[in-house]
Amino acid sequence: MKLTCGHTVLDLAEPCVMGVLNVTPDSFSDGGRYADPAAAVARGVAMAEEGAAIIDVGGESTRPGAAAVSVQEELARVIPVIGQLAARVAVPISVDTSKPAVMSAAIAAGASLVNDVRALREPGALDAVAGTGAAVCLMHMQGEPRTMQASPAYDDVVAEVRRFLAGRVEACVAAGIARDRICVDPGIGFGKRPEHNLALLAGLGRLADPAIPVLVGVSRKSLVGIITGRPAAERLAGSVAFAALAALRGAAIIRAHDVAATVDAVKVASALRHAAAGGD
Ligand code: 7PM
Repeated sequence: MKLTCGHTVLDLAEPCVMGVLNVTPDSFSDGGRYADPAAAVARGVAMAEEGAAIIDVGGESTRPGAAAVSVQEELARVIPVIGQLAARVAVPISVDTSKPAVMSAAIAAGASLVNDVRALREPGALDAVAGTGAAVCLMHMQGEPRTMQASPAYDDVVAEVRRFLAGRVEACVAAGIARDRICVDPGIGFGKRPEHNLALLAGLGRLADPAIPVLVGVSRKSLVGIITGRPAAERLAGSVAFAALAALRGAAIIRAHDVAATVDAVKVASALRHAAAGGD
């Protein structure tokens, strides 16, 4: 399996790690630490050295109830970091945004993957990506960040998420985005109760066509907190355990804050997955 990001072909025969680089003053677990562009760039370089295959730069918090961020503010946060990081790391840089203007500016600054929790549903988003060579990550979300955790409900969460993602893949292909530039994501925590999140992780192999890479982001999320009883700052072990299990179930990309630990966990999972497939 492969994902083509700009001129870089990511080989996903082994799962890889996408490092989370928040450049928001209100991120729940990195609160303001990377508001300074130089510090954010240094952390991005460190993530690449720790083995991240993608660096995901985000300037708009999607936390339930978080304040909306203006286009100008989001551009001011992410574009300097993407520009400087692109000059310093060889790995693809991703931009975590739903705004077409931010997508376009980020791609011009050197980003080669658009990670959109709204799956390119904003007007103009498909056109901002099509024709640029950038890859996309299409994420499922029920509702909107401000209200999505109020009353999530599904009849069959795996089937509903699979149907939504397949529809967004076809919308991208119809807009001119090549299939080898598309990955999908069940959106852990985005309009889901713990049992929905667990059903999606258990059913990972049924979420998409086998040729499409699946990305999973569970790092430090409340799902880990609910299971372990721990606050965000103490969710490393639980997050790493989920990363390994998602990789064992076929996730191609794991989105994580703690890159070094997650890279090791994913290598262990991949070794076991290959041994099981070999039938030993
Ligand atoms: C506050 C609450 C801040 C939640 C940040 C978050 C995902 C993502 C995020 C994901 C993809 C976080 C989330 N989560 N993009 N962006 N998949 N593709 O925990 O699961 O980082 S933001």
